[in-house]
Amino acid sequence: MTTLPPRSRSPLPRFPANFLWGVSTSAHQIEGAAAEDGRGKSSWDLFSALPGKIKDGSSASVAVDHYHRYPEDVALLKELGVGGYRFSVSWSRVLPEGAGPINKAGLDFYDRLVDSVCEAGVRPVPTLFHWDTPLALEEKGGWLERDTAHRFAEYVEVVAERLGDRVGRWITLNEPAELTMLGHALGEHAPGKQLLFDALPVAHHQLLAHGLAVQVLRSRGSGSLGIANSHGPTWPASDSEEDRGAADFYDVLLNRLFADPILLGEYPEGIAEMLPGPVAEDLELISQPLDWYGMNFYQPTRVGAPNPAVSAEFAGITVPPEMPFSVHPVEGVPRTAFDWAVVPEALTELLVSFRDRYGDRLPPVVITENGCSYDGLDDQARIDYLDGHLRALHRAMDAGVDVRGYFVWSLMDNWEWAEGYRQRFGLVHIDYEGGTLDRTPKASFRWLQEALRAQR
Ligand code: IFM
Repeated sequence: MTTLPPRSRSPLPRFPANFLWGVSTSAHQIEGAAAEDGRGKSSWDLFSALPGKIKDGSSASVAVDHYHRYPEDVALLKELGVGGYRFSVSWSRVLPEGAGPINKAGLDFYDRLVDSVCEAGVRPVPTLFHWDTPLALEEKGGWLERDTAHRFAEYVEVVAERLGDRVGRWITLNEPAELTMLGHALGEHAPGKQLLFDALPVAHHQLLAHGLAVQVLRSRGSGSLGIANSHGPTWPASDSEEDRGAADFYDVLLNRLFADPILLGEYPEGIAEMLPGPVAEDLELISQPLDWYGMNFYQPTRVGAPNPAVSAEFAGITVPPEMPFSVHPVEGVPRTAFDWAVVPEALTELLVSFRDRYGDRLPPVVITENGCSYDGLDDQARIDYLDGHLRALHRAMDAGVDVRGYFVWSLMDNWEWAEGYRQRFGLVHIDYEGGTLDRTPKASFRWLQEALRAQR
């Protein structure tokens, strides 16, 4: 369905001249140098040291050593020909205690990185928080505490003060949905809490942190602002009322819980009552206009009513029986090495459904992540995935959705959280086996390089 034989494939359709092509990474997944130059620990340093939490028993203490090898990685960006590089800043590298004294050496690293990205003719697009909560704040309750949102705003001020002269686009948060669900409801990610629906304050406090960060950045006149939210269509497992109800519920958890407050200034029905603090007041901050709305898309989800007979595994994650839904496999489609369903049309559907749902409240969209995990240097399957999704994206644009950019996850193989080094999402291969961490562009890197050349 999605893949054409490579030789018979036509060139990609033309994207607008000012379309921003980019690649994404995140600090914890690539930097390494975990104990160097005064970096403080994060929630993930603690979590990955706990037995059994990471499938290959690894940690990201070295990762792909980007902290030292960033000049090579920036050279790869240049060679690839992208216009933007999305990376994240590690909060505890900048503020080792999450608040208080600044670690000059940590901030200097991002200063050098931004300089080097700019010198390569690429726009730096920093994400200010990509899941790596400073351990010192985690120990005080982390995102369950409202205070963490205020500490985040102070940290944003520090980063913007140092990098703001060269950074034109900022992303406040990456995927608050996953930190809420995987980290605090199900316990599969750091900090490993299994609070089920008591995790909801984590969603609200992250959204508040987003709003406070927008306020800080706007007050400094800091360019163009967005967020990277993960979204995907949720499909009912059948036409039954129960399955449709469960799919709607899942849609609230994955999509509306994080998009409605930002785009409409309200929570889906029944949620606000479950949240702490002055929610109505907070929503005014949370819904300040954005310049663009970032969406990370990987796959659709098929959802049914709770059903113990259905495989309750979803992307390596077990759905507990207390949840009012079950996750069903999407059948008859190719799958990635992570066993994720490859369904490019779901990206068209997602974008069109957001435009229909939010109308004029939806700013221009940027796809801030899209990609797949496959092994090997000759990664034709990744080429097929990217080709299919770019065509699907173009179809959404033809249908009138205003999309301004597309970032591949990821520039290079990296530490895939609870999977450790087992899932390779990179356009560039990293030599883990030989221990050299050498970078080798894969076939998909060459394909994208060519595709971008053809767009110029
Ligand atoms: O690696 C992650 C990234 O950190 C956040 N979005 C999904 C990617 C693939 O799982």
